[in-house]
Amino acid sequence: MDMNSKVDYKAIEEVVRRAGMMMKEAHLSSDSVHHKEGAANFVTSYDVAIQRFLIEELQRIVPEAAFFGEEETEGNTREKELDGLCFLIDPIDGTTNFMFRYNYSCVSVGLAYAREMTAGFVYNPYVDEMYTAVRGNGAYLNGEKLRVPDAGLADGIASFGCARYNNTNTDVLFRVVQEMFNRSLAVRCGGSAALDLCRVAAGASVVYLEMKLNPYDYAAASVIIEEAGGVITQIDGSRITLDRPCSILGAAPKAADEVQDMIKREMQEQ
Ligand code: LIP
Repeated sequence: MDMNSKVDYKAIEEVVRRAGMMMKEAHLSSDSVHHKEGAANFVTSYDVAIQRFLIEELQRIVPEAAFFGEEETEGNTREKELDGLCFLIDPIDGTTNFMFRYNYSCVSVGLAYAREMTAGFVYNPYVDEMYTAVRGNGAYLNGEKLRVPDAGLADGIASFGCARYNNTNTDVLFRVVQEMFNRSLAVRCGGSAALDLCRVAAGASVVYLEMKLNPYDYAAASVIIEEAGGVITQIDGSRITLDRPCSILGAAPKAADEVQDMIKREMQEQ
């Protein structure tokens, strides 16, 4: 199917930007924050409202599409409808940041066809940064083309993510972070996987690592990083999954090899 003729990507980008404004203009109060399963796992009424808005508006643009969103709302078919056109949506990636007005969160919308990612949109409204990519057409930040330099750890910033409710291989993660600290110029932990992966696509960091994430956290950014010339795999180098959670290693090719070796060694030693 020729997606490029079929899908109005500019209209999708506009809807993602409007959703970002809903996040930026939010008036949070304690009764709009709720707990989800696991330690320090939160959802706000804005996560739900923005997901509802995205599903309603994107359904107009791509009527035949299904939706795999983070929050429980009508129209969310989760991982069950990935064979055709499916949007993978994280209405607020970096919810904990959002709750504390950390101003480092985004709207993340990926479009898949037949279980393959074809387009990605990630918008940080706090700094008006719109990352976009359509398979085969390159990746852009506010219209500027992105190119990942083939950098290694010693050439830049290394970043990682972790969450108390996703306690998978945390010991290995922090040993690898220690090694990245010793071998890179600096280490960062931003709190939004989608934004941290887009920073790799923009060459602002050379690697992003997290031991367990859900498909809606990384789907959109995965197209952006690959179209910018970076790589994104699981920590063992295997393909990322769209129908279940997996580990994520997004990086410049050289840094990806370095960090994969470090993880392999740490996994063997544990
Ligand atoms: C968050 C990710 C972050 C990760 C958290 C969480 P959410 O997504 O962006 O990198 O460490 O576990 O998954 O829950 O804010 O959409």
